[in-house]
Amino acid sequence: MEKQTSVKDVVCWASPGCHDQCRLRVTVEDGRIVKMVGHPDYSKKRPQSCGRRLPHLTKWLYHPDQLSVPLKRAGERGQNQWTKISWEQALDEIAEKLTRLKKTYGPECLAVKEGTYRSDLYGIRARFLNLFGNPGNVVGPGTVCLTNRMQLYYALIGTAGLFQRHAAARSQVIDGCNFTESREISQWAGLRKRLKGGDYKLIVIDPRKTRIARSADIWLQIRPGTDTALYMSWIHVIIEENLYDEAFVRQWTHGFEDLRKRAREYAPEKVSEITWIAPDKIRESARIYATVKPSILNGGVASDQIGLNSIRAEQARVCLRAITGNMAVTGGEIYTGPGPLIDGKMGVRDAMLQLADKLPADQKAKQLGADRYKLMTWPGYDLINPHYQKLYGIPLCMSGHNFQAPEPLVWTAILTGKPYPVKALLTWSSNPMVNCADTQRVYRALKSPNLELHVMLEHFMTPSALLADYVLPAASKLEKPILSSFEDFTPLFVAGERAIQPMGQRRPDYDFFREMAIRLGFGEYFPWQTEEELADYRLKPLGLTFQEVATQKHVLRSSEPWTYATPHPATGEPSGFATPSGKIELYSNILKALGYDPLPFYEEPPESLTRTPEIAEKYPLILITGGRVKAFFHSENRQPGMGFRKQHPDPLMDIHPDTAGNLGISEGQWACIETRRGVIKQKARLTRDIDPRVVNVEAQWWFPEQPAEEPSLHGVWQSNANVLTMTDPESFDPVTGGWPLRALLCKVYKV
Ligand SMILES: Nc1nc2c(c(=O)[nH]1)N[C@H]1C(S)=C(S)[C@@H](COP(=O)(O)OP(=O)(O)OC[C@H]3O[C@@H](n4cnc5c(=O)[nH]c(N)nc54)[C@H](O)[C@@H]3O)O[C@H]1N2
Ligand SMILES: Nc1nc2c(c(=O)[nH]1)N[C@H]1C(S)=C(S)[C@@H](COP(=O)(O)OP(=O)(O)OC[C@H]3O[C@@H](n4cnc5c(=O)[nH]c(N)nc54)[C@H](O)[C@@H]3O)O[C@H]1N2
Ligand SMILES: [Mo]
Repeated sequence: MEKQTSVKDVVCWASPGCHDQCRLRVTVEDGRIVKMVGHPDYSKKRPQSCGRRLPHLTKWLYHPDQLSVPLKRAGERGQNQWTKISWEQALDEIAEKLTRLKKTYGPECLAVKEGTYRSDLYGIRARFLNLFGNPGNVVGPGTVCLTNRMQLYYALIGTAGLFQRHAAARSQVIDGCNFTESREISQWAGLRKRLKGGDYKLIVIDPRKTRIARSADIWLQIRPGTDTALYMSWIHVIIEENLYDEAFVRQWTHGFEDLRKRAREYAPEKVSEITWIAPDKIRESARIYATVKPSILNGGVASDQIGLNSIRAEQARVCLRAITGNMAVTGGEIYTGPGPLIDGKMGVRDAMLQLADKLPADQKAKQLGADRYKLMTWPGYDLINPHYQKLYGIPLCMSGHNFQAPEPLVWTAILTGKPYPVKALLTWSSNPMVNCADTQRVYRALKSPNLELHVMLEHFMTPSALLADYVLPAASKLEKPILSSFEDFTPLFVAGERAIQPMGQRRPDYDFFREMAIRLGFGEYFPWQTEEELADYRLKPLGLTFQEVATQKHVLRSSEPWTYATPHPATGEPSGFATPSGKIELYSNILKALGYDPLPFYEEPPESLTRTPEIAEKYPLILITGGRVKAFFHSENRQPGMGFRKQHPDPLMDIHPDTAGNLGISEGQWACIETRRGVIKQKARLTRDIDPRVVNVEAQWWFPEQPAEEPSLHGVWQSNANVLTMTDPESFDPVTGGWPLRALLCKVYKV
């Protein structure tokens, strides 16, 4: 018999997770993927250099541990005893239980835990929750991962869509971001070319001398958690030395004099003591950023993960971009409205799927954390939304990770019933036992009998799935189509075909929300039987079909970005910014109205040598966690036999040889890392590229090869960085609720 062969244009199988959304072409033979290459129209421009192509892809997709049947817990949570059931039975039982819990405890008794961007379905999840009457008890990494700043942009600039032309830039600052290993890996090739071309300046801010730092003109080896102080000092230098863009500041910013006054407190000499960076280097780097223009100021995830006032680093970055006029030049960072605008029309954005107006107003106040952490919850949303809607004609997105309850509050609500009991949890595309702060606490919550229903949609039996009541097999990226507007942060649509039909009994996450909605009595709001139908609905206003976009275009964008200078379609006047003042708010009216300091400022990390010297006595080293490695996407890809584990078999702790020497630790030896919360072990990698006072441990380790059942839970306690991190509300950022994962205190010793 002849083989059935087809070719499909897909979005990379690791995306949207890795945020790069590379366009790939796969060959399918008799329903099996046999070949994967960069798309011919695309790969030249942005080579997919991360190495996740075949044969890794097939090893992952066809891995024997992939789930393919719905499972219902048979023994205790964590015993790894399951009964195979049908989807119908699972959906019916879950819906019945949800209905009962909702009736007894109210719709707020449900929480949703989700991971970083792994699907394009957040508008659908929001639609489901709003119709259910849930106040927005959605938790995930957004609060500590890049999207907290999106909400800040909405407050300060009125939009979050970034339009960058790297080729036109003359300099770049890369702060706490290591994209040879992690984020936007595809940028590295372009950056290297620009560096080789000369006439391009690179400043890197990182406690570790990464590969990018080695290529930099200036490497600022910063004390972890102090980026805001450095930026405030740059603002100080730039204003004192008149290096700012006077015309742009006058016309398009609000609060410059207040910022000037605030920045006076941050002279380089004083900030040098805080950051460990010499005053001359602070001055020199500030001058380069302000004068070698256009410049891109690229902040990685590090500054989002220091808890207390973490959002202030990004606030200072926004001020820097604005006062240097880099927000007004191609090659800098121009922000655009939502889109794409094609012939004046826009497709259906995430915000248009969310149906926020279906949520009864009195439910909003019940959102976990809304009383204290106000920017990313309803109080912030309700202040920002009118300005956004007025300018752009569509609602602000509350379906993305810019709108979240602080994650640790869900564990509190489960464990204590305060402020009210959370009884049901839906976890999809996330592995909370590994990625959430304070694993002990997460564990207690997931084991608690107070949690009456825990449903997990997964590809693999992770340590978190082992603690669930139902584990439903989710279709992977290649088994479902993608049409993504990136939670509305980009003015684009990105589309990729479904390569193959779901294997076994796996079903796309979309099906779960739709089937639940039908069973809970609001199925009429989910008329699309498949995601292809939903995608067609979203593109119809543009006169396009999903198939056309996925196979012929991949990315839809406006021919011209819609910026502050663009004449508004309704008035013909420059659009300006969707903020209370119509300008970029250096002094934020929104933060002020929410009861926060309107200006950026620096505060010591919650645990630090100077803030908590008594803790430092026992835990003298500064701990940073994260530091992604190319082989892994968060806690994924750890299964032996996938190839990735061969590339990187063990968890590594970076430590300076002098520090290691004093502790009697040698290269490759397992070492204990301990904080006030717990202790783990990782293998020591001795390197002079890290400050002797700092250690970096890799995050998100578990060991699928170790026993599944308790107490091991696939080795989740052995090397997992989050055993070391904390969830004390006093350590959170008061604006967003972000918790600290870096700049903590630890001690290290031989195993
Ligand atoms: N291969 C791979 N790629 C990924 C991911 C993955 O898991 N694997 N995850 C994706 C996701 S969701 C994210 S958020 C991004 C994250 O990508 P990145 O932003 O690059 O995050 P990390 O690699 O954790 O940390 C970057 C750097 O921050 C430095 N650092 C630590 N503390 C501080 C500090 O206080 N100040 C400064 N200035 N630097 C500090 C570390 O030394 C490290 O080199 O990567 C995305 N891409
Ligand atoms: N200590 C410390 N902790 C951290 C970080 C750190 O730097 N240090 N980084 C934080 C950051 S920035 C982030 S973004 C988070 C990441 O945290 P998460 O995004 O939750 O990442 P994972 O732990 O990999 O869990 C994702 C799970 O979803 C499954 N999955 C993948 N795709 C799909 C899908 O399409 N559908 C379904 N249903 N499941 C899917 C995978 O099999 C995997 O088990 O971790 C955070 N935690
Ligand atoms: Mo992230």
